[in-house]
Amino acid sequence: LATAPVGSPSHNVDGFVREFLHELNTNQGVTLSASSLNDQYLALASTVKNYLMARWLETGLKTRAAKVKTVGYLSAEYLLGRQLDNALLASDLADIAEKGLELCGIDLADLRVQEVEPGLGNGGLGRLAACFIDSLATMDVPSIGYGIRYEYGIFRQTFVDGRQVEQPDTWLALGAPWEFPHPESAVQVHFGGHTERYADDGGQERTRWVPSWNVLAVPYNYMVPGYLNGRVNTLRLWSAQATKAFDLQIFNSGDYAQAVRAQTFAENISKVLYPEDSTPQGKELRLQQQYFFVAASLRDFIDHELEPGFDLHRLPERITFQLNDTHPVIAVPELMRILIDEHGFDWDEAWEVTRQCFDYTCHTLLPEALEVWPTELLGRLLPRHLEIIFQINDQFLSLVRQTYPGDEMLARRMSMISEHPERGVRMAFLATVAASRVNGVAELHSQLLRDKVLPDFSSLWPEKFTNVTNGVTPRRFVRLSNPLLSELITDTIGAGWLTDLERLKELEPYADDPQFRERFAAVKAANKHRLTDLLRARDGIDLPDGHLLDVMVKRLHEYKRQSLKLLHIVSLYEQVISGKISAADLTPRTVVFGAKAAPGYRMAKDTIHLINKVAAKVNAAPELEERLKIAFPANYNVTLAETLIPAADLSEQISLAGMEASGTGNMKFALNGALTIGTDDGANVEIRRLVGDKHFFLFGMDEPAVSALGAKGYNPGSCYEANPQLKATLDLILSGHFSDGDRHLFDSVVYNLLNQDRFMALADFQAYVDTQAKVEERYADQEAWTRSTILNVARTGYFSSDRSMRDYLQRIWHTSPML
Ligand code: DL6
Repeated sequence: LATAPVGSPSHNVDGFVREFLHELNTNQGVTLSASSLNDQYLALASTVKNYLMARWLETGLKTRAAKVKTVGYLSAEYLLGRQLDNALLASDLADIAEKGLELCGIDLADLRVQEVEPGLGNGGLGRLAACFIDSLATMDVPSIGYGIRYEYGIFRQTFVDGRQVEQPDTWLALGAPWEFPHPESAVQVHFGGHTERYADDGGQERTRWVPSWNVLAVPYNYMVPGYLNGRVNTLRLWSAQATKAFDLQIFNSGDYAQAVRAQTFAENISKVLYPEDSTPQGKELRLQQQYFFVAASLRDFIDHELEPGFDLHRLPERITFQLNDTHPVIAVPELMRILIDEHGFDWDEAWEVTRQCFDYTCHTLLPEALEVWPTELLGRLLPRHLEIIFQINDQFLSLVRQTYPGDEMLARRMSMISEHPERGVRMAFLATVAASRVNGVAELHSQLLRDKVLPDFSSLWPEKFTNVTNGVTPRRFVRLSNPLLSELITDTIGAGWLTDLERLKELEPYADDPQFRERFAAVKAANKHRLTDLLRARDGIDLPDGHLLDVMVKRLHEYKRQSLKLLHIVSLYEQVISGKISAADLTPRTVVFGAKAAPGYRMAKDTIHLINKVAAKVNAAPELEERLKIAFPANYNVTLAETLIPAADLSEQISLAGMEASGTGNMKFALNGALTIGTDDGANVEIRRLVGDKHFFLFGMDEPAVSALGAKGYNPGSCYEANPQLKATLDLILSGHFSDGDRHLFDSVVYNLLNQDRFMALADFQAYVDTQAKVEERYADQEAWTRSTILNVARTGYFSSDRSMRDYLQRIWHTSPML
């Protein structure tokens, strides 16, 4: 009796109302008539948790009892999105809650919008982690997500005079109903100090770390409910707190201000998410964050998830840690340290266990995104770990020298220690050496990872490298974000597709059915209206009716080439105002941008400014007769994506080939019936292969062509000179037309394109413009367009994150669901 969880509230409207009112009274301390919307939202969240609670507790009991292997997903980011709807869906409560709330005089829609999404990630990498934990739970795989509970998530973007201004993300301000803090289970994480040699009781020489300061890592648990399957996994996010010893000592000495400073210093570790995407932020605090969460997670798993006395030689039977990029790689020397220094393992034994416990996913191709930590910093913050890394490197280089005798250049190339510009540890190399498997996130990316990023390692260990193409959860990105499409799909092919997304193939024959096409087009039209309503209320933006909705939403980065999209718009505009074409020649089109720039990324911020300036001019131009519009709602996030993506006609995936590791937005758009205009990059390659060339607008250089042009020497100025329309487009920006006559406001963006153009936007300009003309041609034939969009939906079931998880289970984790 003591170990069995109590039952759930009754799964009917009466039971729900009773539970809801109880939560309102006991948790919020208010009566229904006196409650605010926030009270009601918090009480609703508690109610839903109560329904999931028994399953959560049972999942823990069942998993522990089964003593099976757990997947430990180590990720510095989880971009979760709002929790309420997902929890209602997973517990099959949505209808009951809606009716129950109605009886209380409350509209569920009003409560939904109370939730501030936890933006604990920057973009693709963090959102992928959130999709993966959803799929693991839905597929009944025992897993724990480990990460950081940032007090401030990704900044809230505002625009002031068209420039990005960052505001703090106070997501915790009105309460955090989805989390369960467990301060009593806090673990200590140590930093600093030095190492020393000593003789153990048996007289054997050993090393120990004598740290100089520590912080407490407090776990906050979140439910990760599987879809209607009874499993509720856990996401455990760590929050930093000062240890008692740390501040008491100072407090007792009477220096209260210093004690508070000490507390602030400790708590800073989980204070804020680094708002970087694809570029490492070489900050000490960032390394502290990384070590903080992996040290706490390893300690937690070993001490709390395993039964007491568990023989750690058998650790790989019980855990497989997935390193989500290099951010958690310091876990490798940490596990070595635990095994050797705390559990008396010898080096080889410890290495054998460690090797088997880790796998590594790389998410980038940009050399500057590969983390390198200065040895000076590592040695100061984590001296024992640096020693262990040096030793791992020595052993590894001996293997290299044995395997390739005499090739000292190779040994230097493969060393985990780089010597320039300063001595540093290449974390991707450490991850690759330590991991059992290394994977890229789309086929092309995995191939480039082998051939270009880690070629020496893939020659040494070809079997270590594999691919798992990313995926997205259909629960959030189809069922919740596109209820009308979901209804139409279920009506057409029956239920069950939401956990078996390849079944969308059954829609294929309906692409030729005019009635189905009509219903499908009606869904798109309704989704556009929903977006129109949202943007009007949220941003005061009016979307015109009947336009092709052309959407580019993703982080602002030069390699993603928002500037190329902008050149296309300016080119159309320039042709109309200079009388080369008439407005009537334009296909009515609204381009929607959504993009945050890292606060320190000057070029990205200037590009945002330019987009807004162009938008102001274009949107006000009478010459265009309302046939070309730009909408740039600020603060693009998961919540906005959920309304925006289902409304889109055209998905812009236009990165320079060989730069985007995968992309996941591209998958969400295709699954929601948008056609893609895209380069042969990342997962676009696989999307195009699956949907078919006729239903995907491919343009631009492929990766070999990009490499060849780079090798030959790329001169963007010659593209400008050779292409009169491109010249007119750039000249118009340079003339000050969009900047109130200021000819230099956008010099940074334009001269960068003209003189450097690292991502070859000018080289792909003409191909892009020509392909946009093909898009317009297809769009003019609405029947053909809709047919293509249906085929995109029918043929992209492969991109479910459930499939990605199956691939990880088979190719990497070698474990299976607990059915
Ligand atoms: O794998 C998830 C996501 C990919 O879809 C994007 O293509 C890629 O840019 C992104 N990578 C990062 C890089 N972070 N680091 N390092 O966010 O990962």
